[in-house]
Amino acid sequence: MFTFLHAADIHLDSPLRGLEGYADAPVAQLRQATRRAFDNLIDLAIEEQVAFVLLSGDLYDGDWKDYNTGLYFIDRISRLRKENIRVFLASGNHDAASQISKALRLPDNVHHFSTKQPETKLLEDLGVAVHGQGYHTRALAENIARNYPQALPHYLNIGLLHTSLTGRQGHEPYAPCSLDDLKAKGYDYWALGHVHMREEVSQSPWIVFPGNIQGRHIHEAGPKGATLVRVEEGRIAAVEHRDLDVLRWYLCRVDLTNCATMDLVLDAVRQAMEAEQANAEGRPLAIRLQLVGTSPLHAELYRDSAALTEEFRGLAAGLGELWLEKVQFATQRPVALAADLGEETPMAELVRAIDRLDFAPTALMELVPEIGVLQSKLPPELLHEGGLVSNDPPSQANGLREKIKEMLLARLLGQGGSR
Ligand SMILES: [Mn+2]
Repeated sequence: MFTFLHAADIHLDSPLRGLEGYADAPVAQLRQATRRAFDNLIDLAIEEQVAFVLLSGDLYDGDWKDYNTGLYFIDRISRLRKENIRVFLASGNHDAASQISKALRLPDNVHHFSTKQPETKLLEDLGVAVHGQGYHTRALAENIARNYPQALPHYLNIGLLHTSLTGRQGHEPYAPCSLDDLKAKGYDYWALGHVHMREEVSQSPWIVFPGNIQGRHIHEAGPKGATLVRVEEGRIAAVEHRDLDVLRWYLCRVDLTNCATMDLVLDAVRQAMEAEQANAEGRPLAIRLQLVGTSPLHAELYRDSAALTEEFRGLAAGLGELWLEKVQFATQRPVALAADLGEETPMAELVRAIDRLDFAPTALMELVPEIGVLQSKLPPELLHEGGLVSNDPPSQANGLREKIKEMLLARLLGQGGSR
């Protein structure tokens, strides 16, 4: 009986993007997060006395800024060396040979797979054959899996590969291959990397994306870690996820349908945040709050979104170790407006005109001198989202257009009652 650990997409020292605009972001914590999560991986390997660790690509986020990234890695790997734990490494698109200009000799418990052709390493003491190949270039378009050797008889066969398989949303189509390509090799376990969301693609044979070990932004939300595999009598006996992340991202959706007052809205948001905190088992959190539902307070929410956002930040700060990255106002109006206002009133006509508005956000900006009054009514965070002035993809522009319409309507219809 022995165990091994499978991790991927460590993205060590990954830079922080888009956090400059946040005065209250826990920058130091975020910057250190990939290293602290990797420390957890090393601790887990030693605690579990695993036989070896597999790292299936994108260990580095890109070329090292200086040698510190490499020195850090060597230091931690040498901890494993003292424990007789071996490490198998295959580079991915981010740390492809062509992307990394600096290099350091690695300790002798590490095997870094060739980027020219598949290689096989035999662990005779365990009866294990590990097959792998790394990327020589970033945009690897070939199906390299096809060239992997067939399973060796009388060994437990493991394949290391950084791949998007036949395609995974949000991931570049690198080293594409089909499930059948992998199954045809007759291996016991395919240790994949590249897709940052954990996925057990198959259990017979085992084909696993462990996901990355630390979320770096809201699109990498939820628990993150590595996969621990138990081998008994030459067969895979158990495969389980272990959390390693030191800071967790959550998309927190709060339905405000039943909140008739602002106090109830604040209560609902606080409760939702507390629930996420309980799930995170003491880890600091970075939360994006999304307010949804058909809300009787729809108009007020849009009108006061800037002040409310600060109110929510205050709630988060009060809970401790919880950072509110962004608040998305996405509630719906409770009634059809035009009907509510009557057919013939000037107000109804104006509402219908806004509803029919079909502008490109960039065109809106060109119109701004003429609609300066309207612009001054848009909350600052909307203008700062970059959506109005950047060339966002169309779907995002559509969302923004709807948001602006809602805001105009809210301004138009929100009667007095300032908070
Ligand atoms: Mn990758």
